[in-house]
Amino acid sequence: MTAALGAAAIAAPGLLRSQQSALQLSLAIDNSVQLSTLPPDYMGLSYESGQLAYPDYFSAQNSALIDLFRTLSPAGVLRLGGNLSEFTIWSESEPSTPPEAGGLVGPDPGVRKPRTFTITPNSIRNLFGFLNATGWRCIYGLNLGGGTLEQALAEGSFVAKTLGEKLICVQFGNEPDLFKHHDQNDKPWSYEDYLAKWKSFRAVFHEKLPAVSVAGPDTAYNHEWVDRFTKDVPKEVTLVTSHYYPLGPPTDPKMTIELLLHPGARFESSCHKPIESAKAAGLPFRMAEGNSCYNAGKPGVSDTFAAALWAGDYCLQMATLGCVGVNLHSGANGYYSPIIGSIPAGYTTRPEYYGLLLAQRFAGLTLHATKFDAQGANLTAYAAGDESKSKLVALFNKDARDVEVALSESSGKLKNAMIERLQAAAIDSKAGVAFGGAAVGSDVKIHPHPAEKLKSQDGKLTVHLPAYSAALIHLS
Ligand code: BDP
Repeated sequence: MTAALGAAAIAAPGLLRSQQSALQLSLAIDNSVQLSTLPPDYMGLSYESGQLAYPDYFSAQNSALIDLFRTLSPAGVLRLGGNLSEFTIWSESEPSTPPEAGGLVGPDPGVRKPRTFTITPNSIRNLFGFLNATGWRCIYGLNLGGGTLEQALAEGSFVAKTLGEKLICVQFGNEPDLFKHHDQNDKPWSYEDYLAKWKSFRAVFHEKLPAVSVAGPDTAYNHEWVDRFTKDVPKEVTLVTSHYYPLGPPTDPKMTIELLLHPGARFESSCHKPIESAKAAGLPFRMAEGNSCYNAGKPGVSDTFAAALWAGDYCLQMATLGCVGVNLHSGANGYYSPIIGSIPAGYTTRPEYYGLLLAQRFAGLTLHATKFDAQGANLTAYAAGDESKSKLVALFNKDARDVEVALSESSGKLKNAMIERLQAAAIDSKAGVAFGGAAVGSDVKIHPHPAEKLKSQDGKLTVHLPAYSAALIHLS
């Protein structure tokens, strides 16, 4: 894999690496100032609930998929929901003809074509086996937009009983700020329409399933709905959720790698604002769904190495804001799906998976304050450790220039360190991505590469970071 990463990087015009000499920067870590701690289950994936209509997918028998989940995190969160959760129905009885083996669902490209996905007890029993085998837990979405309370309660009861402690919480509805009234000429739902139906579901769950926690509102983009929700029903939820897609729609020519690498206004409204609302209500916030570009992603952007840099950086940036976890939307063979494939075809990873692997290393650690002036270059830096010392530094160079970053730490001299690099031949590479010099092999295990050592000089470490690459530095 690494042989491909050398000098002959070919990228689309406009994304070529600059020939200028490396920019000199410095990063000072102040580990006396501790920011938020990433919970062990910070990392997550999100799938369409419709996938449950093919119960062999999330099952203990799907060992190749289980391995990829476990490699990503030993304790992640699988969130089930998405547009297609509005087309699910619950049936206590199994179909007379079993669903097609290896059937795939999602990610939904936003067409909302009416379809029916039947979820049965077998889907949920298998889901339990899958969660057990991966070590993951689940946020389970129930159909609010198109469903009935009776169905949600029957499904929720079976899910709660079967998943037990593997169930973190349920949610009622996916992206209600985009719901349409199908019986009223596609008139959008108002917040009041939504809250009234949501409260009717919540009240019955309270009464019949008091031990089941509930999260919400799982909105697409409207932070005002999140704000009102956290003020209206703060005691009814244990977790606030929303979604984030920095790009979209994919048909818009402005949705490019360049734009993905520069966070824009959507980050402020979709990430900062809902987190502030949750904090004001004293509730944790999780970005329960999102990815690079809505409507199922954009080829040439979502499936490239740019998505790896974006995703790793996004996860850690959300942690600095105090977010308790992120779920990247995935499934089937979506352009943005970190894991693609099927039972008959086997599974593989898209570049984004490697960005997530890097960010996952921060799970369970506390972020430390940093002083970093990127001098106008497109770079981010994160440091984390425990109470007494920093252990990890992540640097994301999303710029066309190489940089050299001199690291220093407030509590003393830095000793020799070890680096794992996240890199590819070019920013728009779709394959040949490596993290730590090793890719996930065909046996879906990470094969470590001999460690790249970094020698300290006078208590400082200097890291050379090629354009369009990231590095994870293990401080000793
Ligand atoms: C969200 C939906 C999800 C879609 C995704 C997308 O919840 O079902 O697949 O966007 O458009 O709006 O890619």
